[in-house]
Amino acid sequence: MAHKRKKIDTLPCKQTFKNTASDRLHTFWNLFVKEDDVLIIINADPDALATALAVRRLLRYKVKSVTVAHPNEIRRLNNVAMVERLKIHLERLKDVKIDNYSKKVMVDSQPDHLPCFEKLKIHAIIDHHPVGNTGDVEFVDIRPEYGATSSMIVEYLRAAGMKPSVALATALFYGIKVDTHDFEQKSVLADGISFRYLFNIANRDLVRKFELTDLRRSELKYFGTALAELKYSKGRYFTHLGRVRSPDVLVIVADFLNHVGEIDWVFVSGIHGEKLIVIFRCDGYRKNAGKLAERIFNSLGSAGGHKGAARAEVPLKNLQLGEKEFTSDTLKRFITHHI
Ligand SMILES: [Mn+2]
Repeated sequence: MAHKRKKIDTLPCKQTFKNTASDRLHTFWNLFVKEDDVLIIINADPDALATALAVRRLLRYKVKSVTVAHPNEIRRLNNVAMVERLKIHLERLKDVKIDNYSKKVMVDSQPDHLPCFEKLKIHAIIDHHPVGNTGDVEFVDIRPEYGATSSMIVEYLRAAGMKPSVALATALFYGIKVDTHDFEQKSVLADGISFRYLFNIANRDLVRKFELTDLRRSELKYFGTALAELKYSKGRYFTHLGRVRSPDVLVIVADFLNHVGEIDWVFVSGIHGEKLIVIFRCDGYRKNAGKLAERIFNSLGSAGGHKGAARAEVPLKNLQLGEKEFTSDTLKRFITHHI
């Protein structure tokens, strides 16, 4: 284990401090004084939220106050679940008085990522995105090779000898999981080491709840409609859900129907705004959902995707339905005609 720790500690980092977790931590801590009111600025996603919580932990008892602010509305239901279940206190950036904060820390993002970030005077950046223009920021720890900023901040916590609470460990664990797509995307050994460290502390049932959360109670009724309107023909399911509050529910229903083993193709449609939206699912083996979607709908609206999954959006006026209502049968005829 000893030599593995050393490996993380010598990863490249463009700073004046020495590249050990302990040096980074102390250089970071040295930025702050007891009287500081600190604002942590994030673009709220799981990795950013988790890192912000960890920075708040690092600064507890070291400064007067720590506030976390984000400019974006949190809409993804997984992220809403994380914020609500971990009771994460957040402010909207537009509602905070920037001048009330003596120090500003940006995590999992950089000043040139958003126009509203550019005019802020930032004192520290901890991030894993490609290195942008960091200007005169005093403390910069950017490690683009890392899969998640959460992995980096775990090294700070460990260097500080601070064992994360279950809530903090759960947030960090989820942050790494999301940003590395369960380690199917870019990551380094150090991400794995932080992840393994959190594994013993995080509540993984809670993480599963975050991951599963993609529906509102009010949307469950669409499953009823989907099953009531379901048409089956030659290994294909067709269903039209009528008007939907958000197109996301069409995707969820399509993915659900794709659980059925004997089914080769799933087509789910609904109306959102003035558009018909059609979701395509198949196994992508000698089939191409993207190409099929384009063939059927490109002349009427926009369509595309890849082998296993595709989507089409067609302005209702282009369908020339006249008085007729669009139904699962209409969808079935439309698609069967072209397949
Ligand atoms: Mn990230």
